[in-house]
Amino acid sequence: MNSNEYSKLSKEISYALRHAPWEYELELDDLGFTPIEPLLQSLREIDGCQAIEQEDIEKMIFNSPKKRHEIIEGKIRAFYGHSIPGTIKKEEAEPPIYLYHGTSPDFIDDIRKNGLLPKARQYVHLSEDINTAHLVGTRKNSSPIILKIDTKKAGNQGSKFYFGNELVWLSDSIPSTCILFMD
Ligand code: HQG
Repeated sequence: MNSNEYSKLSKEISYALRHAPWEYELELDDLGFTPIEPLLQSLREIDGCQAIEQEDIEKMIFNSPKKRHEIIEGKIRAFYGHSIPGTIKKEEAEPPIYLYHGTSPDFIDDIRKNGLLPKARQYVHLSEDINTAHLVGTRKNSSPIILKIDTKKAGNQGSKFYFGNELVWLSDSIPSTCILFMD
């Protein structure tokens, strides 16, 4: 597989595991895991994927600059990004003092008023560093705004933080009083 094909495979698997497992006849457990064999069977029905094997998915995960998925004991899950009904259980953890969130200038007034909300996903997604937040924000706007989150203050106001991967943290919501609006 070339890098383009790996990227397509990653997107397809993210779609299946984050947004629409039923389209692939998959059921996720509480932690978001599903057996990999039925996923492979569904993927093999897609044009160009007839010969796909677990090894291809393992290589895709290994080669991806972003750690989005993991395979453990014959099961696979997405670390973050879910929009399916219900809530994938995440491990509550102590976050760094500051986390960041990159977003569009169009959303800032609303975020000032209502804080950060999960919107279509199960959790608000926060970045470990400014660079990552910038990359996330450019998905929405070419000149994103970076928000700095005071995690201690948010924790004191009831926000819980969960580990996504080395660069991504999750939370249920962040009150606007805990957000520093950087220029
Ligand atoms: C915004 C990608 C108005 C929020 C990325 C964001 C990430 C509000 C948008 C992961 C708001 C939701 C998730 C409020 C939040 N009013 N807008 N009160 N509160 N928003 O795509 O964080 O590459 O669901 O600022 O890298 O952009 O797919 O979330 O702009 O890690 O692996 O609502 O997805 O990962 O947008 O991105 P999204 P996100 P992958």
